[in-house]
Amino acid sequence: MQSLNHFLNHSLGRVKEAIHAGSSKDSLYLITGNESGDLDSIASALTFAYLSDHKSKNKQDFFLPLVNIPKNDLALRPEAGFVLSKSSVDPQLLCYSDTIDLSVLSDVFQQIQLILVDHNKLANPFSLDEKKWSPLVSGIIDHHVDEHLYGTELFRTIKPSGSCSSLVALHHEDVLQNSKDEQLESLAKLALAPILVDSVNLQPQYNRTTDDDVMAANLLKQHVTLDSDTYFHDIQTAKSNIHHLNDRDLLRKDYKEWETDNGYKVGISAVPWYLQGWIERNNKSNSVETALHNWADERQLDIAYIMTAFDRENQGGFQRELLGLVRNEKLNGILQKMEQNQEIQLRRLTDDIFKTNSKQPFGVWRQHNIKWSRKQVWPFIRSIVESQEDTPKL
Ligand SMILES: [Mn+2]
Repeated sequence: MQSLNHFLNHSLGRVKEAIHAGSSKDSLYLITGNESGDLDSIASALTFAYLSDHKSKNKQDFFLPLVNIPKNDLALRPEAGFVLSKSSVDPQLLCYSDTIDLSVLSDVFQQIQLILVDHNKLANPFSLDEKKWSPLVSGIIDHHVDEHLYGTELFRTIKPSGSCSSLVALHHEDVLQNSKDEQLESLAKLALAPILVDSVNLQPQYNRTTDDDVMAANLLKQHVTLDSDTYFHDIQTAKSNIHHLNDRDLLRKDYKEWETDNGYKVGISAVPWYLQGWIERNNKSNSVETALHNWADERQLDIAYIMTAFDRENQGGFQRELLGLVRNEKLNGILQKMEQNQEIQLRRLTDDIFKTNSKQPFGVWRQHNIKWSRKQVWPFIRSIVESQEDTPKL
């Protein structure tokens, strides 16, 4: 087995050669994670590409993982940098959304199979040309709600799990089970990282661990010598190293955006911090609200949200907060409807934690249902926005 860096270097070389030659008869498997470019997406794409390449018997097949964020934005995800270095992966050898031109790729390669991991609906920049890319989606491995799109002819695994990386590891169970190759240690460190993070170290009380996560973690742990509890804590420490980022970077570092069926644009930023610490850092009580206004302006959102998540070990353990800002008056009732819902369990944070002078509806809550991450909160918000049938935007 070759090393991860060797594999990445080789794939990159093949792409450059093909572009230089102007055309290629090779069959390109382009593997992309979602546009938040989080650790799970990066690890899922790399793991899938590397193990598929190892298994492939056909020399004309080649597998290119894409990290679907601009190259400089990797610095916004310190946990990803940490895990890549632990796995001996050189980030310079990865393809990013701004270091590879997708339209050139599709011109050069006559055969492209697009594999989606950690999402099941085309994201930017692929979604800008749905007509071209939709027919090329031939495989999906994902743990988000199934949007039932595309005629995936190769494989389609969409089911709930803490981490998509678990489903990717299980997809390649045969290699991981039967090989003792020492190169698998780096790969296993990479694939294990998001599983530990997304399942909160496989602790069942957070309800974010499925049997697949446990199975995949056990499969990967066979190949590593490190202590996985220590590894988990080290990744968490790296992940919380974001307090130097400016407000805009904090809002865009783990951001997702959708359009509802009735035409409203909704954005949710996930921030691994707690509001009080963030406000104190800024030394200005309404600074987070201002940042959300500005971000919503920049992205032209009808509603904008921030979800915080943080673990203050001696001060209440793992907690979540939610902020919501309505910018389209047709949606003015949305925040009340969310507040009335019994499942998400929102309780308004008192004025001494957060003061607002927003002219538009604005809410700040503690989210007592900590089991709901963005994966659950987004479908919940969508169902409320789409039930505004009397007030379609379009
Ligand atoms: Mn994921």
